[in-house]
Amino acid sequence: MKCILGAAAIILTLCGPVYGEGNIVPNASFEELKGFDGENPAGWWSWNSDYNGLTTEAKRTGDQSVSISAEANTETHSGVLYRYRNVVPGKTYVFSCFVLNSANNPITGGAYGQLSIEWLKNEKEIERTWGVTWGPDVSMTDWKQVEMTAVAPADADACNFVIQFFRKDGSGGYYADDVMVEEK
Ligand SMILES: [Ca+2]
Repeated sequence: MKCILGAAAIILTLCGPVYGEGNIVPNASFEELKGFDGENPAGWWSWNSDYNGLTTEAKRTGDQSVSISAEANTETHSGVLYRYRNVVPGKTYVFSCFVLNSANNPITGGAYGQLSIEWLKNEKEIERTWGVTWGPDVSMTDWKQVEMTAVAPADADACNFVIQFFRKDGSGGYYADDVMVEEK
């Protein structure tokens, strides 16, 4: 027994902190559900869902990511979101994911992706923090990590972590994978 405990201690020491440790978002690599192209990732929601969903076309880890694009209309946008129901006002939320431009349908013109956090109270939005954007210059071959940080406003009791695409005067789409949200 002593020997086994010793071995476990050594493994823990060697491994140290790993990527994804402390992540408050479930299904962060979009691996569930398996084999449901175009569907919402398990535990996540989406809007304009004809233009986003699970895909095996690209992945940073595992077998899947989400693909996000939008219909041909300057006013439309689409995205996926995770609703977190344990927000603590005054705490800091660091929200990141990895994005990859679509080789089949690359981002053009004024189209862009963006992270944001919608702060809610009693299921209604009370404030929104807009974060990092990325456009046509984002790579089609190397996943890029994008990150935003925000402090939860007073009264917020939940929030949506949103990964979004704005079509504007452009077109295209991108993939997102490996979401990480830390609460500090
Ligand atoms: Ca994945």
